[in-house]
Parts: sequence; structure tokens; C-alpha cells
Amino acid sequence: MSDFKTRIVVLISGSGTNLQALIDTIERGDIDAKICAVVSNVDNVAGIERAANHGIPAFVVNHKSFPNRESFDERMIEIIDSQGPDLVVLAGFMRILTPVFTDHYAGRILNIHPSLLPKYQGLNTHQRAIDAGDNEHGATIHFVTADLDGGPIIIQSKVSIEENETAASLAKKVQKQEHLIYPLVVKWFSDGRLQLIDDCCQLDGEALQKNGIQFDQSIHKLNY
Ligand code: NHR
Ligand code: GAR
Repeated sequence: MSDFKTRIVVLISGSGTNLQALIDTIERGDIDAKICAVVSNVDNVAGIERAANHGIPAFVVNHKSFPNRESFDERMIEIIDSQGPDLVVLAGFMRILTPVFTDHYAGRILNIHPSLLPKYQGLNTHQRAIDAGDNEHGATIHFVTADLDGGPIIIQSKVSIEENETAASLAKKVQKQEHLIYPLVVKWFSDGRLQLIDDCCQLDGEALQKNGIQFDQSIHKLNY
């Protein structure tokens, strides 16, 4: 079947609430794209069920069945490329990818990370922000490169850290922002407005600042 919609493959490892936000936005007709497939490295996660509920094929590639990271990545590439994607979206995907993978999808792979990068790369970001005594935290969407959580930043959304904040309460606030900004960025990409050129993000042909666009509700309204 051929159509002109942007073809997206979403990679997950868990609950898939960001996947759901993308599915809902596409189903509302707000993004001219199609999620061709979901790929999870973990079996029986809620995100697979979410895909099934919307008629999206889901594949499981268990990283534990592979002798090394490269062979896992090669199998992932085979499955993803069988879908002919324009864009690969990491949405709570929890395996570090080798350059075999990141070079293959250079300029067409996005990740959402639960911190205000470059702060708190890696895992357990909410607790680390609380422990450091920070008064703000947030989420960042960036192009994925071989440099873990270090690729060019597209957008960030901030939340405040209150007294008595817990990692769980903070994660909930951050996720609410994630569900606003990921569909927005995927829309920009699908509309051909967002590009990675010479390691620099461009929106509508203009280079973005090093820490990307700072999201607020008014930007959101402007773009839907
Ligand atoms: N791969 C590359 N090359 N570059 C990035 O920017 C990536 C990436 C793979 C995943 C998501 C990232 C995040 O947003 C991401 C960005 C997993 C780990 C990790 O340590 C770190 C960062 C991210 C995802 N994973 C462990 C591993 O050994 C496994 C942890 C687990 O299973 O719980 O792969 O945070
Ligand atoms: C999201 O908060 C995302 O930022 C984070 O995991 C959650 C996934 O939620 N990603 C990472 O920690 C990547 N290492 P979801 O599965 O409900 O979309």
C-alpha cells in the first residue's frame, strides 16, 4: 500500500503512554502520519496491548536472545526497515543503541528523556533531581545519536519541584508534559518543518538554540 503519510515506527519497553498520546493525536487527524508498527524489547508490556487496541502490529525483540548489542540492533533494523519508516520514535525504550543503529537512522530518530538535558543523562532522573535539591525538572526531546542522551535538542518542557515532591509525583508531572510535546514534535517532523542538518536542529529552516525550544502552552495552541 502506498500513501504519502509519514511512516513511523515506535520503540517501547513498557507502559506506552507516550505511544498512546501519539496514537490519539494521529487518530484525531492532527498529525498526517501513520504508526506502521510498534517494536518492544520486552514482552507482555502494556504498550503492546495499546498497539493491538488500535490495529497496529507489534513486534517483540528480546535483547536477551542476542549475544551482543550489535546483533540485537541488526535484528531491530531488519524489522523496522521492513516497515519502510520515515521516522523512528523512542518512547520509553530502555536499551542503549550502538552506532550500527544510530548511524542507520541518522536524522530520522527521536527520543524523549525525562530530564532537562544535559542534566541527568541516563536513568533514575527524577530522584536525582530531587536529591540534588533542584527546584525545576522536566522533559527533553532530542535527535538520537551514538552519544547517549547527548544528541541535538529539539524542545524542553519544565515543571517545578515542590517541597515533599517524590520521584513518583514528579514523574507524573513530567509525563503530562511529555504527552504534550512529543505529538507536537512528531507533527513538526511529519510536516517537513523539523530537520537535523550538520548536527544542528532546524525548525522552518532556522537553527534552534543549544537547549532547543522552551515549551509553553501558547506554543502548543499555535501549532494545532
Ligand atoms: N542509544 C543511543 N545510542 N543514544 C541515545 O541517545 C539513546 C539510546 C538508547 C536509548 C533512551 C535513554 C533515555 O531517554 C535512549 C537514548 C536506556 C538507558 C540504559 O542505561 C540509558 C538511556 C536511555 C535508555 N539502558 C540499560 C542498557 O544496558 C538497561 C536499563 C534497563 O533495562 O532498565 O541498555 O533515558
Ligand atoms: C517516559 O517518562 C520517558 O521519558 C521515560 O520513560 C517513560 C516511558 O513512559 N524514558 C526513559 O526513561 C528512557 N530511558 P511510557 O512508556 O508510558 O511512554
